[in-house]
Amino acid sequence: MDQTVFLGVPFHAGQGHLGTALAPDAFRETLPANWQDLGDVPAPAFHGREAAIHHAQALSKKITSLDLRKKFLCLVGGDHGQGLGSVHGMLQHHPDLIVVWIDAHADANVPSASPTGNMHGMPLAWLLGAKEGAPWWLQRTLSPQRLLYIGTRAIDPYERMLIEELDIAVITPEEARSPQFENILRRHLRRMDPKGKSPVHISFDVDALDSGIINNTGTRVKNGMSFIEVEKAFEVIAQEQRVVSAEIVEINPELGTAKETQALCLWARDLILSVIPPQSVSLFPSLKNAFSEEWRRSL
Ligand SMILES: [Mn+2]
Repeated sequence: MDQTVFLGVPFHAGQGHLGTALAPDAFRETLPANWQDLGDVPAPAFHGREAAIHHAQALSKKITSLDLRKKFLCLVGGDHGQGLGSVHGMLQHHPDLIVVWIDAHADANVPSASPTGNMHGMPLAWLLGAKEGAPWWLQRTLSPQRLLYIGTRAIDPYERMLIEELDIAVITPEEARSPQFENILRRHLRRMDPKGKSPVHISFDVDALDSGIINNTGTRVKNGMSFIEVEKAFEVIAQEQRVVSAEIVEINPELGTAKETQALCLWARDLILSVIPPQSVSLFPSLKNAFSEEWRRSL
């Protein structure tokens, strides 16, 4: 990759907290000097599910319009509803895209099955081809065999059915904690892409982390991943040398302290840096920051 381009997505209409829209600017304070900042994809001036779908459409259009040859795309949201636009936009560039969705939730409800009605719990249902409530502008769908969940543990009944019927791969937090994690992850990546040629998009929802170690996100869930396990996931995926884009979502600077937000953004920045090809060695030993260290000591 010759260049990393950054796009902010102040997306909040997919859930009830306005604060997620503040995360792109918080992340900007950690932006490496050699990244190109393309600004934000602005949010519409109305609220609710239609606003979220509209924002996702704008994001998809923006990504589609970019020349991404030899460029790595870093997206920072926003709530996870933006995944509808980011994955759809990346599919326009790479129809064979593989998506690794690191998240406490499956984000694959349709409106009638959703316990909350929040759009940020729906993007994958539509990307996988569910018709109910699907936006008219969706042109491409994601093959269920090209989706991998990691750290997912809060799965609603409809989502459970979808995952089973479509045979979607899930690496549970228990598996992420096991000594076999790296092997399990490698095996899934190989199965999804036996020839090792497909580009990879990582969609990281910070609520994949355990509720006991993160305050700055709106839907915290117990029994989640540790910082080290998330770093390990990024490290194994990075070794594939095929990551073309990554997004970090659901950081909410209005929850938790400013210091926690800053530290979380720094850690997230380092995660992104660790997957931009070419990667010959893990960046983490040199990129460790106070946040990671401090939290690790408390675990
Ligand atoms: Mn999510």
